[in-house]
Amino acid sequence: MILEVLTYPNKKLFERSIEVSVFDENLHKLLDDMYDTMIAKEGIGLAAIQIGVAKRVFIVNLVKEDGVQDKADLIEVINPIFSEKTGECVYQEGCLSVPGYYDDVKRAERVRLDYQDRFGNSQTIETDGLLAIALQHENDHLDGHLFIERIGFNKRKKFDKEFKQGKKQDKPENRKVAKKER
Ligand code: QAP
Ligand code: CO
Repeated sequence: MILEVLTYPNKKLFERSIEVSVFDENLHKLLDDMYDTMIAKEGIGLAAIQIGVAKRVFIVNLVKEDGVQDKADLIEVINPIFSEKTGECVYQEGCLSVPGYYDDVKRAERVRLDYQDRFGNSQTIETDGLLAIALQHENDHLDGHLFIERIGFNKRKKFDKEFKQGKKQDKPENRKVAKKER
């Protein structure tokens, strides 16, 4: 089932999500709905809070080099904890909850993440590159953080300005095309 994705400045996005203790069919339905929603909105990662559910759950499904987003590569992450973060890298990030805005974010280059899968089994990923960035971006959602909080002060001002202008554009009296036709 495809669900709505909450967007900035929805207050729910700033909530801390709660640990999962029951690994039942409701959790599996949540994960399946998150997958359907992420694919429908053309994302590569989604946290439960983005569909309004404050549980420590996220999914990541990167696109392969040949451009195919293969479900075989889907990673379902529950109750994650980073046990190691090393190095530094900068990548231009985006987020389904901040549509149309992309900016550079500095993060760890290499990570080790301990988490549980949908059955409650303990898992560990050690990775770098785009997957390491995606895991850190999604984990931030569980603590109520968006990538726009991790950009520099001047870039944040640029974002606030673009966001305000986008809102203005949404008001019918400020829409350029619609105005002429009335
Ligand atoms: C998080 O981001 C991420 O603005 C996932 O109009 C970010 O799926 C992982 C998206 C950076 C790795 C690196 C954004 C779709 C999707 C938009 C996304 C938009 C449509 C973002
Ligand atoms: Co995001």
